[in-house]
Amino acid sequence: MSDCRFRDRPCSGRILHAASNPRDLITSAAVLLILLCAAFPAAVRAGDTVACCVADGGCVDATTQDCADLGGTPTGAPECLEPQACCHAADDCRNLDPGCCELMGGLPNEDVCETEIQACCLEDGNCRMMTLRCCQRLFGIPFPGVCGQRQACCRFPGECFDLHPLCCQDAAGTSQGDGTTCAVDGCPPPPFVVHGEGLPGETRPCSGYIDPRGESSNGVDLDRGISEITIVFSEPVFATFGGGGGPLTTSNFAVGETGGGVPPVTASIDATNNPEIKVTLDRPITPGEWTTIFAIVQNESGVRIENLGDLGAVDEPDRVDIGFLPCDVDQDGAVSPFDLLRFRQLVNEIVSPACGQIEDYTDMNRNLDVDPFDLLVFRSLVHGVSPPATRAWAGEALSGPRP
Ligand SMILES: [Ca+2]
Ligand SMILES: [Ca+2]
Ligand SMILES: [Ca+2]
Repeated sequence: MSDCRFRDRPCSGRILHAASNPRDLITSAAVLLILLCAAFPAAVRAGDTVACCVADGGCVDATTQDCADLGGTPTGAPECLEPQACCHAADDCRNLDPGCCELMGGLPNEDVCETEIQACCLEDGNCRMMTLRCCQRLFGIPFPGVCGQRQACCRFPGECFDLHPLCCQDAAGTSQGDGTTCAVDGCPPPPFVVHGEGLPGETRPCSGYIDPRGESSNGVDLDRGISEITIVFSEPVFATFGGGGGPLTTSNFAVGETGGGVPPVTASIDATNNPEIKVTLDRPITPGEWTTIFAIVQNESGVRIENLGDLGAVDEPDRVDIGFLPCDVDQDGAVSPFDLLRFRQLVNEIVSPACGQIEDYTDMNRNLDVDPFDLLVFRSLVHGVSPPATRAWAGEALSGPRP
């Protein structure tokens, strides 16, 4: 009987590392083995044995034939080895023969199973409670605590997965709360820039506005122009980085410029009246170019604003385009005699501005008042009289269409 042995038990008919239903094994496989041992003792010699994995990962030393009769699978090793921790994505850690562990799709770990378990987010997005070493062995991300119930997890760009909260966190998503599912609750809509009329209290200046007022106080320096933009969002917005949801910083507002020059940068923001955010640039925007302020923000649910790219001369959800061309009162991107005509129409209130207020188009010297001096300044700018003009703007045009 000594040749017919289990790894750490006498040949008693019980399989090492008990199977899920020991009774079945006793009445079938193990009993068969006992009979074989009794009937053919000479056939079972140490040199002939193989490590044989049977149901539920147990290991038994047996001949190839016995192993086949048991419905087992040889590991390839001549005999069962000392049990090691076997880490398995769909199972908890169990101490098994390393070969049997691999046959079961597990990863053997030269250790024994620890008793302390914690949450582990596996590569397939499942959260399982397991030991730290098994989590690491399975390339999971360990988290202190417990996995919790799956719930809707929203991740940029608008993706929804039903995940355990810790796995959602690992996926840089935001859990939507207990009991939520993607099928029923989905993700809240993303925030967006409210492109209104460009009036005080709204996104101002409006996207697409071309500032036609003066560019200089002394005829030399480009020290005048828009350097503050108020962006109103559909709901309060927050930072997207550092885990998301924190207070906004200048990094949440990027600036671009047409023409290939160096654009101004965001110098400060004022989120006191969030969702109305005041963005201050380090200098006035560049004459002759379009400047775009991009918002990279998310709402309270962690859903990011959509970046649809440049869709042309339309109001995109995440940005504001502002042009700067002194004297382009009629907003066509070039300075022509029609601009003086539009100047007079606006001053005389024959036409209304497309957005914003009349002074946005006629207060040429930016003194917050529309008076006869503005017409003088308009003419000076057209003809290049310095100061205040830095050049003659007649015939000038923006470097390209609205981005
Ligand atoms: Ca655009
Ligand atoms: Ca024009
Ligand atoms: Ca004025």
